[in-house]
Amino acid sequence: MTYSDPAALGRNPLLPGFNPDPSIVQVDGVYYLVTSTFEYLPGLPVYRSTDLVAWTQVGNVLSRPEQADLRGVVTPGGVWAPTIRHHEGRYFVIVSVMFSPIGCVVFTATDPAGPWSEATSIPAVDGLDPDLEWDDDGKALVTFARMGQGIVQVEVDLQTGVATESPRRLWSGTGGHAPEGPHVFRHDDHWYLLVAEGGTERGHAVSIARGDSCRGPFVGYHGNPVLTARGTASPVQNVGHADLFETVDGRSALVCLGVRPAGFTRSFSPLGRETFITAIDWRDGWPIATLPQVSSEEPVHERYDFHDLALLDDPGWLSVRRHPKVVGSTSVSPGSLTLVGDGSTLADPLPAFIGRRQQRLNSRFAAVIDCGQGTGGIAGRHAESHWFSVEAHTDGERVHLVATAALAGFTHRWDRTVPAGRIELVIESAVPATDAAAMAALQVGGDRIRLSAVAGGDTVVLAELDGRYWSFETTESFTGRVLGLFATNGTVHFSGLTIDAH
Ligand code: 6LW
Repeated sequence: MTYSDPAALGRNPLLPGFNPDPSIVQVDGVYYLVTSTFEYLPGLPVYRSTDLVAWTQVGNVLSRPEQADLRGVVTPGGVWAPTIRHHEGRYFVIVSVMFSPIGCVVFTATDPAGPWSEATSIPAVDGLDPDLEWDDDGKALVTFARMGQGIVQVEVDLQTGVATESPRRLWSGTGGHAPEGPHVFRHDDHWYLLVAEGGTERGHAVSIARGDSCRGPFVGYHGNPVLTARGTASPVQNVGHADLFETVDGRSALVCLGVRPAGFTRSFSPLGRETFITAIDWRDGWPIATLPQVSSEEPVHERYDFHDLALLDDPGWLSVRRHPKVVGSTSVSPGSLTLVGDGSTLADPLPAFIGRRQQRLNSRFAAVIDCGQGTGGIAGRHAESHWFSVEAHTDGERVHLVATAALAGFTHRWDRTVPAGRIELVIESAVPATDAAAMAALQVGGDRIRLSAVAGGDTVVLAELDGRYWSFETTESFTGRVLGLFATNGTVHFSGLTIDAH
């Protein structure tokens, strides 16, 4: 069966904002999807849906510090592409923690919302993007990408993490750069090996091979790739790193990553790699995908009043290499969230920063700050090398506002001083229009980022930035944009965080 209307599958982006490398499983009519988190914790968000349209983040696989210590992991290492699967009543998530001694690990749970187990390490998997599948005898096969060697497979005892054979090379795709993101699955009478190739940039593509056994050999489809946006005017680019699944009504669909570039030449993607969904059409036993289309997005209006530390149990909060509840001695007193700075800034590996994925291209993120006892503010972070912020500190009578733009070793600051009083810090971003008039005006670059403060009822604009420097293409961080609160020194209180976006 095929979908006559791919849009009926779900809205796109399916999961907006920093949500790359999606993997999905459907069990008894419920879909669970996980994505990559790199240096952020909690790691590996788990999203749930019963209709593929409405999604809720029900937890994170890495929700406890003991499960993975990321403190020594450099950007863009960390928790790369996971696979989620279900076998004999249990859910499994397998992932490689890259550029870390942790390596490939597998976690299990009876409920995908958690708790997830401690990690079982699989040392034989010395590569990235591990996939998990079971043969007819119940033997587990881990299929992964080994840099420079294409797609490799090994049988593993998942109880112990020990390989029961030497890794075997399976396929290298059609010759594109960086074959990766493999998934092995069965459909009708065949086994399939789905891979990404061409690199996670504009050349990205999805290719397929087929065989009679889950161990191969696999023979590539003559019509590969089965999905790519390269060379097209599609508003969704870099389409790739996909996972194929069966819907409740027995049809096939695919989730994949993609970016939404902004600007005159559509070159810069502010939110990073997002998750998209698209239809699969089986032709002669080969799965052919349709390029995902972008849907109109629901506006977002969120307000956080910080009445309870349990607020941070909301799985959508993120911190860098540490969990949000321990970063900056995080505490909540009625109506405000407190962070304590230790001198670290956003350029450091362990900033006192807690944030959320920016989910809309047009967004306003604002918080009221009490900087009477410290220095802090709000920021957009892609990596240690790429971030922007607006912060405040006071000498008692005046408040000193500082906007900072940091990119690849360059840092620029803008200062203003305002009378002490209520200070709301604001980060706004908007993509330039793409209608004919805007195109005629040749507005080049990325989204427009405005750093400002509302002080005593007046808006003070500190800086307006061209977001091309804080986009997936320039930061090389693999993440997306995370907007959040931070403290650099002393004790800083935040209240009334609001996110308005469309
Ligand atoms: C991931 C690889 C990829 O492991 O980028 O786009 C890497 N695909 O498969 C990091 O997300």
